[in-house]
Amino acid sequence: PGGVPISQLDVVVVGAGFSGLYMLYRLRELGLSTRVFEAGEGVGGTWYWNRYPGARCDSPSVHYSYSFSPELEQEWEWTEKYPTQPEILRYLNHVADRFDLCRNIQFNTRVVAASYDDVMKRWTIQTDRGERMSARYLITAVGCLSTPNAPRFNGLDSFKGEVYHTGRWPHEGVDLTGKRIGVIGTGSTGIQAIPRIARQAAHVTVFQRTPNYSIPARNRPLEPEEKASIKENYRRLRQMDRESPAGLSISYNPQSALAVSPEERQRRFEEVWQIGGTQMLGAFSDIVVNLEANTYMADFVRAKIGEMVHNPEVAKKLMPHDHPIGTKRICIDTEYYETYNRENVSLVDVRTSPIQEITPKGLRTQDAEYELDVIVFATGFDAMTGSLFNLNIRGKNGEALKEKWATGPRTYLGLMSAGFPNLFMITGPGSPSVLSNMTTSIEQHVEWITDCIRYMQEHHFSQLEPKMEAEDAWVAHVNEVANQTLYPLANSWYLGANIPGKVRIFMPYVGGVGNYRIKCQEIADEGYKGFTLSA
Ligand code: NA7
Repeated sequence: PGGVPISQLDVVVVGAGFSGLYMLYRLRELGLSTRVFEAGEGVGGTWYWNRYPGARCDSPSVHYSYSFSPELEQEWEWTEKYPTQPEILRYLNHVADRFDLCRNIQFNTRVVAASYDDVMKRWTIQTDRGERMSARYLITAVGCLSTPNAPRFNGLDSFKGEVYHTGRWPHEGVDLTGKRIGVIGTGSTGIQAIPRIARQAAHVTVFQRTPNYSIPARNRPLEPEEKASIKENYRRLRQMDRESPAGLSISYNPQSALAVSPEERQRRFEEVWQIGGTQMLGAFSDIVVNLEANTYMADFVRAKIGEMVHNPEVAKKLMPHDHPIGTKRICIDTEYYETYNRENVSLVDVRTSPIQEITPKGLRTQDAEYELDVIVFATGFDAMTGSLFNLNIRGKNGEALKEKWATGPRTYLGLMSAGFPNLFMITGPGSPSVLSNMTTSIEQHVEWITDCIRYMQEHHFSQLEPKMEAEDAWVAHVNEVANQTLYPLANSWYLGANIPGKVRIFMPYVGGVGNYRIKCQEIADEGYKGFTLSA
């Protein structure tokens, strides 16, 4: 503190996942001196840390990838419909090598503080290695799901076995073969990991607090003809993704679920169930906005669970009733429900019999003690704001982002926040981000930020900041749109409801990726309407 910043840069980017890598690529084109700080020892972000068994993307590979380089699109071969974590990580390493990105990335380094100097109009950034940088722009590319939520159960430190969080899975040395495993959590992660762990373990005990709706992925290898056709049509496919509501050009049925006969409704549900995966919510137009339509689909999925799980008691415990389908991020699985038919898998409902403590030998609920060799926390993340707060960002007059957002995140377009000039957030709260195919949203943000910085350079502006009234209007709009849907009815991480004590407010923008893109572009075209630009 008080020392002279050691490096003068144009831009500091935090994170070298999908967002940070592409941001770096674009900033280099602008000729700006950039350093990316990355906590991991390699690129990949989410796909660097989440190496748990079964980790896989729930968007199809040919959509969940960069569109900015047609050459990259043509040379890269995706092998499966839904890519595994190792395949995505290989892809991101390929991208980093192909565009020679690593020379501007400092690995094994965490940003621990950033503060804005209103006189110099520059950010000072500190790292956990004691370095200090000065940069005109600070760009966060920290992801929305990257700070693990690890509940501090009583007695956790006394456990004699191994403990892993899925979001911090060790890169090597984990062998679950023949062990008694306890898995806590049945979100997307638990649902992916449990079937894979069950194949290795002596026994798996799943500790479920809230059941989720999961749809069969129906993952499969991509056939050569299919790959060739995608490569031929990539431009059109990407354009459709950009204009679509979810950044993913799946087919949406424009009909209401209430406008058709019960037989037709059932036929349509069966049809999308057979297609599997992300297609499910496109079955009808009103699944996430009309409770009656939603209940029809929820009933359909509950009936499917009843068919797949042989033990009726277990099936009943697996059927979600607490939230409308789709209002928590829908899970996509491979043999999740069928896994409960295995002899070596048991399900414990920790809603009716809560976890009381971890013991040296295992885990004790209100009713029983379970002896375990390994405990796996599949307990999710402090979503959207957790990683931003960990950066200890202070804006004008020393105001902490965490204080400003004490009653919920406040942004303009999910990209910037008043009082924090020249700070851009890729996929920040208030943008569609987690409600979309992430790569489509990431590219749109990176390109908007690049255009904005180019505009500032060309017009000799040194500072950009949203106006408070523009931000207030955006926050109100984000809330208004969310309240027209069923999303606020679920205790989801979209609302911060998974973190004890976190303020409960709906964070992502539900208005659709295509509409949002148009709004962002209009604002840029009108000379960055709603922002204050100063020389
Ligand atoms: P999620 O979806 O937040 O799921 C976390 C799970 O862990 C969920 O079942 C939670 O139950 C459970 N959980 C969390 N804390 C506890 C405690 N204290 N006791 C018992 N159970 C607990 O995280 P995921 O990693 O699965 O997925 C996150 C996103 O990553 C996903 O949506 C995709 O977009 C990719 P709860 O529901 O809170 O009762």
